[in-house]
Amino acid sequence: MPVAKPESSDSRVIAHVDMDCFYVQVEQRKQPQLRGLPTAVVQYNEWKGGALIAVSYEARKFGVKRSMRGEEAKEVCPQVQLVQVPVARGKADLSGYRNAGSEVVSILARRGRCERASIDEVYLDLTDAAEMMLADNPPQGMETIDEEALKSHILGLNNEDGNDVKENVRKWIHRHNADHRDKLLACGILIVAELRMQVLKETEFTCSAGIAHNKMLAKLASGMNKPAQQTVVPFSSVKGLLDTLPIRKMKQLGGKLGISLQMDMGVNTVGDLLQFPEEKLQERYGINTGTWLWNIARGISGEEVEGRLLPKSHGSGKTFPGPRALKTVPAVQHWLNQLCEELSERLCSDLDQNKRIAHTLTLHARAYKSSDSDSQKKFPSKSCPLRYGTAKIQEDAFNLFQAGLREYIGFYGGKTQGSHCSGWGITSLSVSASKIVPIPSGTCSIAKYFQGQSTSHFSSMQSSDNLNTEATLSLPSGLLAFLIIFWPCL
Ligand code: DCP
Repeated sequence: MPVAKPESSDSRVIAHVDMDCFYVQVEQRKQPQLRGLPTAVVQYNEWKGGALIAVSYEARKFGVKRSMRGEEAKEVCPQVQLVQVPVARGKADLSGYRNAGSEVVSILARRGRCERASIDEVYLDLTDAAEMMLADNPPQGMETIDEEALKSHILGLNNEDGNDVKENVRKWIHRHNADHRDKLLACGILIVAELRMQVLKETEFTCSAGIAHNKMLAKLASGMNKPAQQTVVPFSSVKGLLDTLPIRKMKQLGGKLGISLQMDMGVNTVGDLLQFPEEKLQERYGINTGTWLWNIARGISGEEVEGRLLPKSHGSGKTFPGPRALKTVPAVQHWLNQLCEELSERLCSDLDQNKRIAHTLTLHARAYKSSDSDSQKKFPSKSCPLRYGTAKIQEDAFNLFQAGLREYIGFYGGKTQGSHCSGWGITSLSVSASKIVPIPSGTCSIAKYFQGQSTSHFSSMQSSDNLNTEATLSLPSGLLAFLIIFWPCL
């Protein structure tokens, strides 16, 4: 049986906010003389001027694309300004971009539940704020509507009657006979326009937004009109939007599932899914995926906006393409040490600033074997309990790598050690810290927390008697400062 549509989902007001060419904007704020010029941010390497990772809208007009190298960008747009990503420990240092993202999040979170979805994307649940506006000062009765709100794109709004587009938007917002859902979206339009203007005022960054009744539709809408614009999906326009939407454009359908839907079921647009009963989709793709597909065809998504302003995990990685592949254990260890140092620093500042502690360390790698028919085999990801302290993270990550390598190559002999080529190469390495939880508030429970966690987090802490001295020897400065502050109470 089809899953019933959640009663309340139509009357939620959800926004997806996405920064415009984010890294470029961060660099332009640092160097205001670049504003308005075709600009791109380049990840440094010597080959053909490095890879472009963010491109300004001015540069896009000349045909500059993210897939290009710096030299190619110069060919299509000789005046393009190429700015290098800051580098630390021989790799890209993204901390400036992360911090800039946090500035934006702290502004957006002022009006409702806020979920930081990536370095430059946020979901907002504005239902309560919209209901409140509707009760206290409904847009239908407002004499003037903010200019930014009037620039909104409302899907399905007929703009062919000769009226100016802004006038049509004003009429849509002012409709007294609109149903409750549309009235809530009208409030959402005003709230999001105001938030975006506030972001611009306080951070100098522009962003674009989608406003709809659920996360899926809001995300689809936010990318439709960029930069610095907002797009609204009224309930009545959902079917029209999905009918023609290529299936691979849906989040989660860009990969194997999307290919199977196209090849095996002849589904090219999300609307094409409507022809299949839920049971048929479940038979083919399993109960959960089948139901999910049936729902998305109808624009239904009950996914909640999680109240999360901080990242779920921290990671540090680097790729080593082509001739730069790492071919010896010492070379891998050198880079792992750099990555672990960065990870450790971020864990310490998370602990200092947010009082959060991570529990799991994971190592991922991509590798190849130069003489093996089984070249499809993937390097296995490995995890272990996370111990704080740079040296410990380095040691654990290296052990995880060695365990992964043993499994990957099937043996671990003298050939894999030393400095000569051993028939394998590592093309990407990353370490991440996950299962991050807040330390319970209150100094006494923090004391209990550290004692309770002593075996996994601090291998050197055997008992509360030796905590002080051992911690002094092995803990990073941030954590040490934290312990010193609370120590009198322990
Ligand atoms: N980024 C990256 N490598 C990629 C893709 C993105 O380092 N392959 C970084 C640079 C981007 C930032 O993440 O500025 C956000 O990525 P988006 O995909 O949101 O793209 P932009 O914000 O650059 O542009 P848009 O305005 O199209 O969203």
